[in-house]
Amino acid sequence: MIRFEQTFMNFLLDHQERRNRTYHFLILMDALISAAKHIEHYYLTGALKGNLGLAGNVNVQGESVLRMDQIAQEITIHYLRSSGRVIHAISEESDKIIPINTEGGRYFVYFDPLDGSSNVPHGLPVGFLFGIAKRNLEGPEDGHLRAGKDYIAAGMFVIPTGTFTLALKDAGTWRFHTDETMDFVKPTRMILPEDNKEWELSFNAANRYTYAEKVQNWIEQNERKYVFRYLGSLAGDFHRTLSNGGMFMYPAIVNDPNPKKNRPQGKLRLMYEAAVVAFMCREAQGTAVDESGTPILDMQPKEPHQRTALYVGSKPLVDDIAGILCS
Ligand code: AFP
Repeated sequence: MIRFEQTFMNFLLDHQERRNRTYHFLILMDALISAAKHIEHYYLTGALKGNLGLAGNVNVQGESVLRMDQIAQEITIHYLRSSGRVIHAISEESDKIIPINTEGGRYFVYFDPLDGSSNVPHGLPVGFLFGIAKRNLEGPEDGHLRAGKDYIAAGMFVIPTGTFTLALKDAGTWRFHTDETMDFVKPTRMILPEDNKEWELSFNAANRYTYAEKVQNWIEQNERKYVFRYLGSLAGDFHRTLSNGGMFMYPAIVNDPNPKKNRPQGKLRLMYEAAVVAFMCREAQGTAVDESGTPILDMQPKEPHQRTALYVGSKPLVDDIAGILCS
């Protein structure tokens, strides 16, 4: 007997129908999946053709080369536009808010189509991270920037591994894998493991002595209890955190010997990096805070590309460091 797994679209259809919801969200998700598959295709063939260079470069065939992040941006905007469901988008790749279907759109999409770009020249995993909020259907929509707690869904594709993780508000975090026809299938509910035997810590160890002293002390007191892993792509690193438990952190940089390199606000972007993983983490029974111990999902963005420090993962670990951060 051939074994068939439930497809992502079937899973989502079931989810929407059980809650008496419309199909608009399915159309949006279909657009995001098409974009991710298209980006993955460019990523794989780009590596083959030596086509992953910097903008303005020329490849061995003498053709000019587009940066992978520009390609990923163009692809995503194309699919969001053709879905007809998006009011406006905010992307890591564009300074300004991108108007899409300002009258008829139903959702706001906040995304980074190629997160972890330093992995690109090595053919190592990158992420496509996105958060989705819904327009105010009851009254006039002012288009304001939504906090993570107001997202209705958030997810990530880890490219080119064929994995896709999606969190739905109050309905859990689910992981899918591509099958032989390139469909995402086999929904698996992700819940951070309580058993701390496999918990991992993930942070850029090269930055360690630039963190606040209390963060450095916390690391010293705790690091020997856990395994350490770091890929340099939030989606890839958080993918492991979600499976094995532990904590990913990108603390504020406040003690760099060159003060110009300090980043007291943190490095990661709130709307399409930190809030996206924080949302997935909450739906998997974890949590996330910033440098002051404030929950990431409560942070109201003041501007689209706002940065934040991030501590995300298993609740006992994040709560522990949050207690120190806010003291
Ligand atoms: P890039 O896309 O510029 O490589 O940034 C990736 C990222 O935003 C996130 O995916 C990583 O977790 C983090 O930055 C890595 O930063 P470091 O290179 O400073 O460790």
